[in-house]
Amino acid sequence: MTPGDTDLLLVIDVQVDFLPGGALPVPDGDAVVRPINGLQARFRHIALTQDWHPPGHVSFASRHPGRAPFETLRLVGGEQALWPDHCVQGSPGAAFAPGLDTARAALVVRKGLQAGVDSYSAFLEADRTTRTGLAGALRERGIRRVVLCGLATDFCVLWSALDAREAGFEAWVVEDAVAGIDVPSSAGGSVAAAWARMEAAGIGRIGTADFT
Ligand code: VGL
Ligand code: ZN
Repeated sequence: MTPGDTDLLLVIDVQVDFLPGGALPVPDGDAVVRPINGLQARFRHIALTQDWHPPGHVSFASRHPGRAPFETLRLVGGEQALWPDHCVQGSPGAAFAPGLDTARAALVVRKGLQAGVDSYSAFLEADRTTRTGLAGALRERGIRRVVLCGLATDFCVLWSALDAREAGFEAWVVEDAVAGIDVPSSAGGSVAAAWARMEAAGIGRIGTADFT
């Protein structure tokens, strides 16, 4: 792939809380920073997302007495996972990973701002109604193809890729520039399930070595 004027690199949630040592660490989450910086150099259009929750967000297990992180609960939009408190607006854990290039990104999309609704997707919140505005912004810029990377493969990358397709964009995920949480509850693990869902939805899988 040789990125051009109608291609966008969408960098999902490369934030301190998702790195080893953070509040909701993604195994090897820090390993995506270097390949993502390399990818950015090849793209003219870059957008970054930040998970950006108010204190006491509904996705925090601490909000639900008797519930623990990684259990699921019926929330707005269906059965959803509960998490440790993470990416609280303006907190150090919500900042971009140290070392991530952010200088060339035209857009920063923050999501999960509604106290009662989670949002894994960069396009559409879990109520499946509230739009972030990203699809419109990309359309106005003439973007047709969205290349995704970042964290986590099985949650925010997955949902953002599915919604990019749903919004009419071509979507590709860079396999060596993502990392997953891989909750064991789903058979075979949630990362394998995520790749299967993305393949079924017509989302491409590509590696950093495939960019020229
Ligand atoms: C994410 C769980 C909760 C993610 C965000 O970025 O994949 N996962 N909030
Ligand atoms: Zn979150």
